Amino acid sequence: MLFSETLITHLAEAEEIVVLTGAGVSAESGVPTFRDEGGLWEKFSPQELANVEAFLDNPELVQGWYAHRRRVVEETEPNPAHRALAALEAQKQHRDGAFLLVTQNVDDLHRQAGSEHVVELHGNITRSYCIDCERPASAGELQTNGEDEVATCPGCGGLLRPDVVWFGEPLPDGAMEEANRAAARADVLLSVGTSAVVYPAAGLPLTAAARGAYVAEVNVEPSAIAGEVDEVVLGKAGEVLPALVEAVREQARGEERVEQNAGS
Ligand code: BJW
Repeated sequence: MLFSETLITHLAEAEEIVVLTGAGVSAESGVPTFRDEGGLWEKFSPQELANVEAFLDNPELVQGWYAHRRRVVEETEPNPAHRALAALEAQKQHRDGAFLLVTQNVDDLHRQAGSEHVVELHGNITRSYCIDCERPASAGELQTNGEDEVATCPGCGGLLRPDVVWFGEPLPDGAMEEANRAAARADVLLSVGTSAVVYPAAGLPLTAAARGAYVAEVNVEPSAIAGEVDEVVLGKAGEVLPALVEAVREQARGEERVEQNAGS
């Protein structure tokens, strides 16, 4: 198998699990990643588009790029990786705080797959707001007639922007605090489909490892922090996670049977 018995046992016995996800978890849904070949940054670098200065310099370009990405996201559905993580959470719902899914993704696919305890570190592309009065914008208000037109707030005329976190911006209130608290307490942290180069998110597996958690990553290639985790599972998230979650379920069932037999 792609993953170890040790990982299965740690997950089956864990009281608290944290999963950190990145763009790779949505790749098999058809959402391009950021840094892979053919990824979102191949035509535009992050510095060009994912910062507020770029937005103010060229709002048409940045709004157009996000409009394109919203259309991609609207047409996609959760894949077996998203669904496996929702199933793992359902298995572990024996008490509050047993499972937290921390995602860097803005595509909403984890919630659509049924995950309940989700922290979105980098916002959500399905929401937008006015940069001046901060009023949320509706989908209709984001519509423009062409490439030269800029979407503005009907209330105050300010520029409309996606509710995502750009470089140099703080993460949503309380999000990193909740993620850090959970990582520091976790028995197991799974890092899935992230290159682990963007901070503070990439620090979560390291925090968990420093506090004694078993840390494993699932990725098609080793990430920037692969050398610092306990186990690297090479493979597609949509193939590895369903098999892993099924193996954990089997192990937990086996343990229940042993306990029942011992009690009878
Ligand atoms: C598969 C797969 C399959 C493919 N199965 N796997 C120096 C050191 C430390 C930090 C800094 C530093 N200099 C600057 C910073 C801070 C900066 C930062 O981290 N920069 C680094 C790049 C150096 N961070 C920030 O600015 C953050 N804010 C901050 O620090 O605020 C401080 C502050 C406090 C108070 C006041 C003000 C400020 C904010 C970071 C925001 C990141 N935003 C983006 C854009 C979001 C909006 C949008 O979507 O447009 O978030 S950038 C982009 O990168 C996006 C992602 O969430 C993020 C991470 O990318 P991810 O998910 O890892 O994707 P990829 O493409 O990189 O990797 C995909 C992986 O999947 C690959 O490994 C593949 O192999 C794998 N894969 N297919 C499994 N099928």
